Amino acid sequence: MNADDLPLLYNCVDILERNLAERADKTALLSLEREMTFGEVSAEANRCGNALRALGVRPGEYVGLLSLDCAEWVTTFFGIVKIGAAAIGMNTMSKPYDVEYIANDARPRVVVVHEALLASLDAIRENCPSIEHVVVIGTPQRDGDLAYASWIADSPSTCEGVATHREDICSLNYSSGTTGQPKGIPHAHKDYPLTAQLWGVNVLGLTDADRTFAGAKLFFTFGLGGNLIFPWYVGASVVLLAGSPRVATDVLGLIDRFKPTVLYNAPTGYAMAMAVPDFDTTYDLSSLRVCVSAGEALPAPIWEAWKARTGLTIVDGIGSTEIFHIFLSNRPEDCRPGSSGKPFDGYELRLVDDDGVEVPRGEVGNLLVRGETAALGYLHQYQRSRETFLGEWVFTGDKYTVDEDGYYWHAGRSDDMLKVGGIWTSPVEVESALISHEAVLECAVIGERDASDLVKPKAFVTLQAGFTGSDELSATLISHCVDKLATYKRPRWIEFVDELPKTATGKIQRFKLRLV
Ligand code: 3UK
Repeated sequence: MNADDLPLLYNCVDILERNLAERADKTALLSLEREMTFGEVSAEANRCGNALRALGVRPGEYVGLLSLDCAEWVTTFFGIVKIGAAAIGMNTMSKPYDVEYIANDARPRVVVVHEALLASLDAIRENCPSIEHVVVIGTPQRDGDLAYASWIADSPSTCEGVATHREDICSLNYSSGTTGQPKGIPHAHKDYPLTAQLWGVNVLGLTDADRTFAGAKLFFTFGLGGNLIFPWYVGASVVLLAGSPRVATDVLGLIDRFKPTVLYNAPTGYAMAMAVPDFDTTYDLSSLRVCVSAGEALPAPIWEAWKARTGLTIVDGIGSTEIFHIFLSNRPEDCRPGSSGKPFDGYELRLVDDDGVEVPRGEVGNLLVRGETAALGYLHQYQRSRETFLGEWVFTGDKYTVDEDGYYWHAGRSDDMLKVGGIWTSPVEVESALISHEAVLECAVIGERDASDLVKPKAFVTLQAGFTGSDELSATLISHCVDKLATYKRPRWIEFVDELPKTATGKIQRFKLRLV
């Protein structure tokens, strides 16, 4: 499938509404708070669309959506896109200054906000002149703010949609980035069905018999695609969790209760689940048929341990907000633990050196990707757009090697790679060695300058319960690395910490450790 297979005028509300003819009464969405059929979601999305129009929202306009994962996130999202506007899926862990930056970058006139997150919007509203209306999912605190429930109550449940061009923008997501301001990444209506088909159906094999669940949230395109767009594209149901995915017992409890067949999580989600004592006997995970990991490389020891404890395969795939979702992936029936798998139809890959020349197989190169779901640029960021969107190719910032069987191995970010003794050392490789030691829960490796001002690997380590940091344990971990790696790659220092700095989407922020 490619973009030309879609009609020129295409609105991705189709992904919801395609289910109305055959399965309007099927459960579309489950959560602790609400359960809804496709018919009910569609009617409520229509009410939202009409209510947004009544506030003056026009096609092409951005509407802010700052909400925990709940039914209202979904109905608001489809209401926004149906009337031709574009949803800004805002990070629920945003600090007020992030919300302010985004609001002044995308300039939404309307922001729909969950009451649990109202404080971070209220703190900065006065600094955001574009915001005219705030709709609160829950109870408003200020005069003039609208309560979602009564706001939609008087709106009709049928809505005349806008026949958007398939290349009109329907969503904007801000990518956390390791440095600098977040970058707004606009995606078009066409990107939604395309990724659903290219990866959700062709690679993961989703069908209408599935029920998906994700630790990854809807504001993150990993969660949005995996746990809303792809399943609804095929008529499968989704399970939403309003709470934090970091509470592993909540994630496990929801699986036990709602019996999903597919689980998406960041690697840390699997590690945290396995850190819950007797997780595999306390919770019934037997409904799951396959698991997915993305966001950062999944270390082989986590893959192996999860397999041993649950019998389940974790499909690791690399995706990005720029491409919308996964563009290089293992397959449920063909996984090489520790690798990102192989290319699949719809995306082409190249590994090049810093001069853009293809590297020989086995050598580390910069990963470029070409595919029709790529964004065209970053909002208001001319220079950074030019550095990333190189004509048809997108510069991922990732280093990769390909093995003799064609599997791709992540070798860190171009900005995190270390030169040790003049040779590239991947922090990811050192981390994989460390994490295979029973004492290590999580770790991050960065470059630290030694007495000669030369960069050497340093590891920050959080320990599994029952272990305590000591010089002796440091020495044990270093010799463990020496067993696993070329000697020069071993960490020269180990610092035990209580936790590692992470982005809202669970990625370890090595750059913050560099400042320690
Ligand atoms: C890294 C991975 C190794 C890699 C994402 C799936 O993570 C997503 O999007 P972001 O824009 O970050 C993209 C960057 O994250 N990465 C992601 N997945 C992997 N590295 N193995 C992986 N499996 O550096 C990439 O460039 O936050 C992932 C679907 C949608 C997404 N937005």
